[in-house]
Amino acid sequence: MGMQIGIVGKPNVGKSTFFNAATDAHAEIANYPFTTIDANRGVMYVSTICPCKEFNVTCTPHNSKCINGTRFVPIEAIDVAGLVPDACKGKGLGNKFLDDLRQAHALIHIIDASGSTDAEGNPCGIASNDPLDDVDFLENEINQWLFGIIKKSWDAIARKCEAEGKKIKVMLAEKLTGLGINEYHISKTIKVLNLNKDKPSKWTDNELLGFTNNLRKLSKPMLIAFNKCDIISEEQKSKLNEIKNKGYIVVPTSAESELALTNASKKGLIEYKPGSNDFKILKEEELSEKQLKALDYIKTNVLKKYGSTGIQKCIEEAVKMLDLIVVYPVEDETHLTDKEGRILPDAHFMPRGSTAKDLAYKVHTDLGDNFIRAIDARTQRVIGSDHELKDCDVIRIVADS
Ligand SMILES: Nc1nc2c(ncn2[C@@H]2O[C@H](COP(=O)(O)OP(=O)(O)OP(=O)(O)O)[C@@H](O)[C@H]2O)c(=O)[nH]1
Ligand SMILES: [Mg+2]
Repeated sequence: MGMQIGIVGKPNVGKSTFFNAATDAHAEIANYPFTTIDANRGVMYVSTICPCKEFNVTCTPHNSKCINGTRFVPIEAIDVAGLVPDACKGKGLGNKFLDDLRQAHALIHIIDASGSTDAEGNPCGIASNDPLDDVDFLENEINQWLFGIIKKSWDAIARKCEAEGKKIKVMLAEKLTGLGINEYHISKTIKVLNLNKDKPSKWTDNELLGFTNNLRKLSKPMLIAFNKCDIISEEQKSKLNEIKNKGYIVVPTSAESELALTNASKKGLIEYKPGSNDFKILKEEELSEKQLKALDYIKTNVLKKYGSTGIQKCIEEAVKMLDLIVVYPVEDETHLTDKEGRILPDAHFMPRGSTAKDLAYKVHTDLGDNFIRAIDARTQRVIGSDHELKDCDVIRIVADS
C-alpha cells in the first residue's frame, strides 16, 4: 500500500478546501460544520529530480508526471470529517474521523488562524477563538482515542507478557498494526521514556498516557497549516511563533487562495505554478472587476506577504517529516522500461531504510514472495533482498515466475 497523509482538524477550518487545492478532487466546501462526513481520498504530487536527464532518456511516466526533468511523485491525501472536543466520548461525529485515519503515516492539522470559528466549527467573529487551543485539543483527542484502544487490551497483554515471557513490543505491535504502528515505534518509545518493558502490568495510567502520546508523535507526525492567513492581522500572526515554540513545524497557508489560483490557471485565465510567489494574468478581458480585485488581493496579502499560498510547502514538509525516498522499479535495467516499454514508468515513495525486497512487495505481492535478486540500473550490479535502497534508485527485481 502507498503512503498516506491525513488532513485533520475541527470542522469548518478549510480541510476540504486544502484537499481540493492539493489534489484534483472536488470535495464539497461550505461555511458550516460537518460539510464532510465520509472521507474524501485523492492524490497529491510532490516534486523531485527525475533520473531521466541523468540517464539521458525521454521518460514516459505512468503513475506520476515529469515536466522538464522534475518528477511529480504521487502520495495519497485523506480529507476527513471534522473533530470536536469530546469526540472520543461520541460528540459530533465521534471517532469516525479517527477511524478513517488509521493508516495515515503523517497528519496535516489545518487550523483557522483567523480565529473565526469556535471549538465546534461554527462561524464566530474574527479573533474570537484562540488557534493555540485548537492545537492542544486535537493532540489531546487523538491521544485519548489511541489510549482507549491500548487500554482496552492492556491488562491482557501485560499478563501474557509476564506469564509467558513474551515481548511487549511484539504483542502490542500485533494489536496496533492496523493503526500503522510497528515494533520500532513501540520499542523506541519505551526506551525514550525509560519504561520497564518486562513489567508492563506495573505501568500507571499516567505512564501509559505518556507512552501513547510519544507513540502517536512517532507513528503519525503532525505539522500545522496556519490556514486562512489571508485574513489575519499582524497581531494574530504572532500566534504562529507560539505554536512553533510548542515544537511544531508551522506553515502559513491560504487554501482558498490556492484553490482560486489553480482554478483560474486551469481555465487559462492566468499562468500559475503551485508553490510560486506570483502569477501572470493572461486573459484580462475575460476577468470581471471582482475577479481582478480578488486576484490582486491574493497577490498582495498572500503571495507577497508569505512567499506562496503554502499548500505545496505543507505537502513537501509533511514528506520531509516522514523521511521518504523515491524509487523507480523497472523490468529491463538497460532500457529502464516496464513490460509495455514505458521508460521510467513508476515512481514510488518508500520509507528510508526500505530494502530491495520491500520494493518487490510494493510492486506486487507475487514479486515479493518469489524474489530472487535485484539489479541496480545505475551500476548494473546485482543486489540482494536486504540491500537498503537509496533515494532516486532505479531497480530491476528478478523473481521466479
Ligand atoms: N479566508 C479563507 N477562508 C477559507 C480558507 N480555506 C477555507 N476557507 C473557508 O472556510 C469554510 C470551510 O471550508 P471547508 O473546506 O468546507 O472546511 P472543512 O474543514 O472541510 O469543514 P468540515 O468538512 O465541515 O469539517 C469555507 O467557507 C471556505 O471557503 C482560507 O484559506 N481563507
Ligand atoms: Mg470538509
